[in-house]
Amino acid sequence: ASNGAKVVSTWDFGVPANQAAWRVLARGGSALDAVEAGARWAESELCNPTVGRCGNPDRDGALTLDASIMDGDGRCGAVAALQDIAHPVSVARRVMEKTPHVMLVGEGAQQFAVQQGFAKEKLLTPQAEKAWREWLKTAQYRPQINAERARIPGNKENHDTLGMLALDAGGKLSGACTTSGMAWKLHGRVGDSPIVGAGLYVDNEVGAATASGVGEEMIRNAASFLVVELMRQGRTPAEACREAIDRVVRKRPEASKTLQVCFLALNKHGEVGAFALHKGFVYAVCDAGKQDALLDADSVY
Ligand code: SD4
Repeated sequence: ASNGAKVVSTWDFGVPANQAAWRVLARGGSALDAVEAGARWAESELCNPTVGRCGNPDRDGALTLDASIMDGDGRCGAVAALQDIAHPVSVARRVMEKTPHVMLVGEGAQQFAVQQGFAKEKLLTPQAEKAWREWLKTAQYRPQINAERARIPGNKENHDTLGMLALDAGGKLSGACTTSGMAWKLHGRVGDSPIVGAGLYVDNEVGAATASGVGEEMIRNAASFLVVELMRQGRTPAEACREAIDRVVRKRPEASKTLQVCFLALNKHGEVGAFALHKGFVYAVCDAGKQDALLDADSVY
């Protein structure tokens, strides 16, 4: 049932996240159910300072979560700055399915989640609180170019959003993106991940794209939409990601030397591509042939 199905996602933890999604695809499940399952895995199982319950807080010590989900027919839902709810991607899906809206933020998003039966719980871990107290000593917001945070113990990097794209056996695409955003951000800051077209975009006619890195750059460039539109014009996924990265560089040549931006794309034929500003971006690919591939993306720097 899974022939032709594929799931791809950002960073090395994308491997187990893909496998969680694959369990859905392998039994003939939909791409939408698959990406929700993969993102839920990252939100709960993964102890990572940039996703879900183990995320680092903002500068005031509040853990605020952003997530989006989208299918290839243009149905989409998102939550931003959601607090004390463990599965923002599932709340995003409820926004898509149960409301006439696309995005809920802050207290309203939390209220909606509780009404939908999601439990309210304190999510900030002791480790994240300790990291925040440590950060307060200098209180400088300076995102570093990350790579490979999971492999470097004590590394305080924070580009580890899960962006996931799936193609199911029926040839339909979906995507999801989930994050606690940039560590030590201003309270109320929203990144690209919950913004349709910035951190995620999906169109069954063409393909899907997602992003990780400093979200302001993706928002500025409507980046995931741009990647999909470039594929529509005939670029391969890799070419489209590369051209979108070039756009980021052209817009802010100086800033792009110090920021990480990464794109990952999957077209409707199952072809995959990625490109990053700086080296170190890895992405995971899973299909019937191989469920644990981890690949290095090319980069400008
Ligand atoms: C954000 N893009 O909130 C996210 C952060 C990120 O890997 O990707 N971290 O800007």
